[in-house]
Formats: sequence, C-alpha cells, structure tokens
Amino acid sequence: MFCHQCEQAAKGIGCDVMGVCGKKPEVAALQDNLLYGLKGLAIYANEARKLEAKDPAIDVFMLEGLFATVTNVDFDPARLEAAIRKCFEMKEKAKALYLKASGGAEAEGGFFQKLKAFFTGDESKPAQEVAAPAAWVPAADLAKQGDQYGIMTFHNDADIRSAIEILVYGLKGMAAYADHCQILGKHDDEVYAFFHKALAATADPALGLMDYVELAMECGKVNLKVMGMLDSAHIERFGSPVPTPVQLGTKAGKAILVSGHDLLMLEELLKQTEGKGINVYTHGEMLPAHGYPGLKKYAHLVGNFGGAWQDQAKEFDGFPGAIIFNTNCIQRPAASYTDRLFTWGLVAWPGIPHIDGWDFNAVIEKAQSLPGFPDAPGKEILVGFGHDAVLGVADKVIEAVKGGAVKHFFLIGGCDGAKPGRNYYTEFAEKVPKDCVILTLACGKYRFNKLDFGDIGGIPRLLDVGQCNDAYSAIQIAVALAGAFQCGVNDLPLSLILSWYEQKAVVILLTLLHLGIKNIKLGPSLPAFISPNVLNFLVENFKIAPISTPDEDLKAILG
Ligand code: FSO
Ligand code: SF4
Repeated sequence: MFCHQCEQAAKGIGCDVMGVCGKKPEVAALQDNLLYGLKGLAIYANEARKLEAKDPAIDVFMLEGLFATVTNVDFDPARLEAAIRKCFEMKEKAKALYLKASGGAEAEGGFFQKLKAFFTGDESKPAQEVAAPAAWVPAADLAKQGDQYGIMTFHNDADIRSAIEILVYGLKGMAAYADHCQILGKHDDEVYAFFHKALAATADPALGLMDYVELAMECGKVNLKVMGMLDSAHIERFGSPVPTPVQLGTKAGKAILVSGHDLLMLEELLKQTEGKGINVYTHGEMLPAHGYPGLKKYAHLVGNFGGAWQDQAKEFDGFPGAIIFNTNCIQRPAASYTDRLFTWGLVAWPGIPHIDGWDFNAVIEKAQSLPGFPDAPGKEILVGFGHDAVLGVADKVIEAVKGGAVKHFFLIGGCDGAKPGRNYYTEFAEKVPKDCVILTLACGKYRFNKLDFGDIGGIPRLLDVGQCNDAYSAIQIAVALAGAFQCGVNDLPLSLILSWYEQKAVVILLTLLHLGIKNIKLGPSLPAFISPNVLNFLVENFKIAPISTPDEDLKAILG
C-alpha cells in the first residue's frame, strides 16, 4: 500500500505498511480499486452527459464511492468489495447510456477517439481498451487487483501526479458534502457533471500540469456551490443557527452519543428517542447541531461530550450509553466500547453493527440496556454563529471595527488531529490580543473552545461558525464585511490560520484559493502529496505559508 492523502501520512511521506489511521493494506488496495473503477465510471458518465444522457443513480453512486475512500470513513473490506461490484454495475449502465445516446458508435471527438489519436501505435486496438479505467472489470481477488492501481500510477511526472492528487482529494472532500446534500434531497446537475468531467480527466493522458491545476481551481469553485447548497438545505430544514449555550455536563438518564456531520440522521434519531428517557449528546463535528432551531427544540438533545475525533478511543470508555458515527472520523474502536458502538451511512468498521436506513431501534435498545448518566451539570459553551446570526449584528461589528474596539479578526479553523504540533492552535488563540475576534469552525476548535475569551462590547470574542462545511458561512461573513468596508476580502483586517487533516480540508482550501484568498497560514505540516514545484506555485500565486510559532505569526500579521 501507499497512501499519503491525509496529514497523518507516516513520517510525513506516506503510509506503506499500515495506515496510521488504522487502514490495513487490504483496505487501502480495495479503496484504490474502487477509485480506479470510479474513474472508468466517470469516463462513460462524462461522455454520456455530453450527449445529454444521465442517470441519477450513477450521480449519487459517484458521491458515495468517493466518500467511502475519504480518511477515517470505511475500514470494512466487505462493504468496500460490495461498493466495487456496484461500481462495475454502474459503469456498465453508464456505458449503455453512452452507446445508446451516441447511436451505438463512438461520438465524434469523444474521449475514446482522443485516446486513439494519442496512442498512435495501435490503431487496431479498440479505443475502449486503451481508455484503461473504462475497460476495468473487477477481478476475483479485488484487493490484489487494487494493488496495481495505487496513487503512484496516477502519472509518471511527480508534479503532474501531485496536481492530479490535489484534484482527486478535492473531489473526495466535495463528495462528502454533496452526499450530505443529496441525503437532504438537494441535487445539482452542474455539480454531478463536474465530478464526472474531473475524475475522467485524471485518466486522460493528453492532459498536462496546468490542465489539472485549472481543474483543481474549478473544483474549489464547484465546492463553494456545494457548501452553499448544504447551508441552504440545513437552514430550510432546521432554521438558521442562533447563538445557543451548550452543556458540557450530563443529565440523568440513558444516553446516546452521535458523532459525525449528518444533521438529518441526528434529527431522525431525536424523533425516534423522544419520550423514551434517552438523552442525546453530540460529539465532535455534531456540536453545531445545538444552534439549529429545528434540532434544539428537542429537549432531550442535552449537551456535548468529549473533544475532537482523535480523542475518541480514550473518551468513549467514559460514555455509559450507545455511540453512533454517521460520518468520519472513526478510529479503531477500543475494546472497552465496541459492544455499544454503531455506524451509519458510509462509515464502517469491520465487526461493528451498521445501521442501514433510518431505523435506529437497535441503537435505542442498546442505550436502554446501559446505565446512562447521573445529573452532573458542567460548563456551558456558545455555538450558533452562522452567517445569519453574525450578519444580524453586522452594524455592531462594523461600528466596533470603525471605532477601533475590534482591531482584527482571526479565522482559526479546520481539522484537529493526533500529531504533535497542534498545540500551536491553542497557544495562538490564547495569544490573540484582547481587541481581536476569533471565528472558528470544524473540529480544530476543540483545541480552544472551552477557554473563556470574554467579549468586546457584547460581541463574543470567540464565534463558533459551525462545521467544516460552514466554511461557507465564514466566507459569506467575510464577503459581507468586505462589502461594508468597500474593500476586497484580502484587504480586510482578517487572517486565516488553518489546520488540515483530511480531504474535506483540501477541498475547502481549493475553494479559498478559487476565491483568490491570499496569505493563508497552513499547518500543522504541509501535505505530503504537494510536490516542491506545485508548492512553489501555491506560494507564488497565493502566498500560502506554513505556520511557524504563534508569537512569530502574530507579530507578522499584526505588525
Ligand atoms: Fe474534523 Fe474529521 Fe469536519 Fe474532517 S471530524 S477532520 S475536515 O472529518 O470533516 O472537521
Ligand atoms: Fe495514512 Fe492518512 Fe492514508 Fe490513513 S488516510 S493510510 S493515515 S495517509
């Protein structure tokens, strides 16, 4: 195996014996095989779409297939094998669509003709055979087959391979958000078309470095649309988040802990647990759920438990109820809680019961068989500062900036992780001067969201904007402030101090680059999949810089 798609890549190079995340070589090979099959599916789906032939089942499967290969999602070989076989079915469906739409023959100027022209050596060879992923057929041993499709086979040129990887990881991250959208009933043809076009392009030997760089930027653009769709889907269903205190203590009663990002799954669980004496707690990226009127109305959504994802193995032992993951980040479960752990959606761990569909009875029964919590009230933290809440007090904020009460805004956000060096973010937040406001989002906030930051004239100094996908909200806030001050976002007194871990962070970064946002500080380390030349390109064009020390960075930013 060789994988370096996340920040945990072993030795900063890549995992080649076993994933630091717990991904075994067999699972890595199956994911590589699935990704290869998805490229084949994308080639046909893209060609079919050009002829106005499409199928919603193909569009949704593309999202699910990509999402299953994101870090800390699917560790279950059996589920991955089933996905690979379904991928083949979908590819055959897309091929049939394409052939039907093209009248049974290759369309003029189509992908296969281009390939034929490229490989001038063997004109007799059917073009479909040359477009290797399009000709992919699952073998009897799917893991062994996947071994030939590792990321090093993406391209021989290190820079082109790096650009292709950035695009592929961007697509994976965006697939996660688009999957949440489709679960909420939101679909967008332009988004689906881009997935097919971009993934097909990764198998096109006629393309060069700048083609992939442009596609990566376009991925950032499309992702802005996807995050916007998810934002409106959440608001339509649950109302706009409002500032809400969240209990970190416990309430007497049986308990269920929900981890992940899927708010619709949480709502369904809240409905099914109502009146049953079960209290529901959020974990990790579910924390922002407390701010949504349509979710906070459930009195048995009682609080938040634990820290960010990387602490789960030591914290879940102390949760005396059932635990369910609805998206990443799951880690190898410790023996002390495997008997009360469940997965849902695309998350899976071998041997852990998976809930297919929307019936959470098994989870409820498990919670009822466990002791639950006593009453032990704790500290409260504030969440719910989405774009509507913040822009609702925009006048106050603008006045505070103009009057000099607020000097600077820092967006300290992104993913948390297990590697050392992430204390930087805690220290940075602590050292931010008292006349500055901190916006935060995603699971990296657990490094400092339980500290007291106080307020500036009634404006809390720490504003929790939400989940990682709520980067959309932060962008809306920045754009509105830029409008009010009649300047560009880069001219605002705003600095972005980001932490990354997995592929959703990659696609958010692409969105920020697409928007032309410069001077981002990125840590705790730079991605192993960025080649030195591609890094130079990013530094020259976007002035991205790795984090150094909180003191040095603060000094450089605030002068
Ligand atoms: Fe974190 Fe995990 Fe939300 Fe990620 S819980 S690391 S970027 O999945 O998606 O922020
Ligand atoms: Fe290693 Fe990250 Fe890949 Fe897991 S996802 S194998 S930790 S690089």
